[in-house]
Amino acid sequence: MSVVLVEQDGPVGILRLNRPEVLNALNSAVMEALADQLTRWDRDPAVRVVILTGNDKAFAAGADIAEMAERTPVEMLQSAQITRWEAIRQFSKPLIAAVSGWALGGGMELAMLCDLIVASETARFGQPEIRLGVMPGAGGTQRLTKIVGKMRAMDLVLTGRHITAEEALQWGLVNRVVPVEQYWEEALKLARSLAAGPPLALALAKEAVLFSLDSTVEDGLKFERKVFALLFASEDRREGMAAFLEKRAPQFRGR
Ligand code: DAK
Repeated sequence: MSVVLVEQDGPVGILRLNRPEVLNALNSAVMEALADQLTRWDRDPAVRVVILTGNDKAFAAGADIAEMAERTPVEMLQSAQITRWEAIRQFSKPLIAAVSGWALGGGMELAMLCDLIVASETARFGQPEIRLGVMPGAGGTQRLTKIVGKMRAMDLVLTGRHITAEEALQWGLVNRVVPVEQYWEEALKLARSLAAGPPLALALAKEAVLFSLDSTVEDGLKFERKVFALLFASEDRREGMAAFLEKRAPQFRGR
């Protein structure tokens, strides 16, 4: 059985972590499968949005501790894992995490690499690496701090405590929290609505928001102005504006 199940629902690509016996711990095989499939889908115009999910009990309880336990520092530094995380970060289309149960350590970092997070009420988030004698290594000190601010990041990173979906919602760490029976449908509904959107504008809007995390407001505004103007070259912007004026639904084609 594959460690990541790959499905497609029309324009929505679905990646389902599938190591339930270890709460979807992220080993090399999982990260390789995720990075490979996202790289493939990035080039495939038929896929417009991707949902990354696990099962009701676990999104992912972190990196696979059994695999990590014997690693040397040099192996950690040179490991192909880094490029796999980078490949996921480079994915240009909207990426939604549908999270239920555990999202810890690398699992939480993976969810934070996504653009939107739909959580079930049973979701639990945390950066418990400190309890293993280490610290977050895939964005938990950087991306988390940008999302929730210094004090809240310190709280999670230094104590290793878990927070509930409700707390995560209050912190702005997730977008929606719904009962466990509904989180999948909710994520799918969100994915389908984004998939009906203009693909080029979605990709550039994603890039511009992410750009803001690493740039000054001045540089970000310059970037925004340019990509905004660039979109005026697209057929989809003609279609979007014409459809509005003609009072009909637009048909976006990604051109
Ligand atoms: N790795 C391996 N196995 C795990 C696992 C993990 N992270 N989490 C759970 N499991 C396994 C358990 O060992 C157990 O296996 P068996 O004993 O049945 O063989 C099975 O899953 C069920 O787990 P529990 O029996 O522990 O279940 P409980 O409900 O009692 O507890 C729990 C659930 C999530 C609270 C507990 O399993 C837990 O604390 N798990 C570990 C969470 C953790 O510490 N995660 C952080 C790992 S460090 C990087 C990339 C990524 C990272 C770093 C660098 N680079 C690219 C440089 C990430 C690092 C991490 O995530």
